[in-house]
Amino acid sequence: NSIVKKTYGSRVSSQANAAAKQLLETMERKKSNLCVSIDVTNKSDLLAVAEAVGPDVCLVKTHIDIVEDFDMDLVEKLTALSKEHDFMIFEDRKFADIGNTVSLQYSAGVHKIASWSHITNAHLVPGPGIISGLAKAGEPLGRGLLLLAEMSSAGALTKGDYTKACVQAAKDDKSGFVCGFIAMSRVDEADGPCEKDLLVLTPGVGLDVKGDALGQQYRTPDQVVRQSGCDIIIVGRGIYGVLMTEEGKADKVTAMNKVREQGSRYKKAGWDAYLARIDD
Ligand code: 5IU
Repeated sequence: NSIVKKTYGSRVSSQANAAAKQLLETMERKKSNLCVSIDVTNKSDLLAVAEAVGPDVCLVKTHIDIVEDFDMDLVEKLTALSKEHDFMIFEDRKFADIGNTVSLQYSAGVHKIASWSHITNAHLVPGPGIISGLAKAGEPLGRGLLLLAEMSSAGALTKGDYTKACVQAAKDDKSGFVCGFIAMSRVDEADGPCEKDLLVLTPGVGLDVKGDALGQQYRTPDQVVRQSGCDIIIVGRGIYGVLMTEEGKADKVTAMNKVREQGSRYKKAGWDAYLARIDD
């Protein structure tokens, strides 16, 4: 009965949220539960990575405020790639202010996130008004919101009652704008089956290293998807990390081939873990 035994495709019809529906359809169609996190600081690298791994991912995650030469042309090109390669876009903005402010941060400013990002996320620290504020801008556009129920970094305070409150807020959301969580585990089913079908997206995924120097902690796709029951793996440096090395900077062509290879490696690892999970 648990969500973890269901196929992604069979969960499409239980989605109240248009973005979540489209995401599950995309996952089933492309046989991919991989989200690439492209944390690079210039347009051309961001677009090159999106182009290279686009065919292997269901979702591209951005931190648009780190791009030094940001302009709306980047958004247009990324949107064109998302159509060409059939992936969706997730701006990892981690909103954390009162409803009125986040509504403006989401819809206005330089980045106009709501206009191009299918999915975004928020901390519940300010209380449920943050959901209403974001919904005001996002709902009319069919966008989806993930609540940050748990984080991957060492010492994170997102635990215990705080995590439970995030899960409760998602269950209580009548609008369907909240479509899931960022979490390390199947938080929605921590206390038994959940009536709502919510998504769990999980960062802190790597096959080769255990962490970084700044508190990040990595688990494997199998630990995340099969053992912990999460739905989507989010992989950043595990895929594009070669671009940060001296060799990668010197020879972009070889580096982009490596990026492509890592993309297909993580896609396979994520999907194999999912197949093992629904078969178990
Ligand atoms: N990210 C995390 N952990 C979290 C949350 C977000 O790593 O708990 I919430 C983001 C940060 C980065 C990406 O954009 O996911 C992970 O990148 P690496 O795979 O390069 O560590």
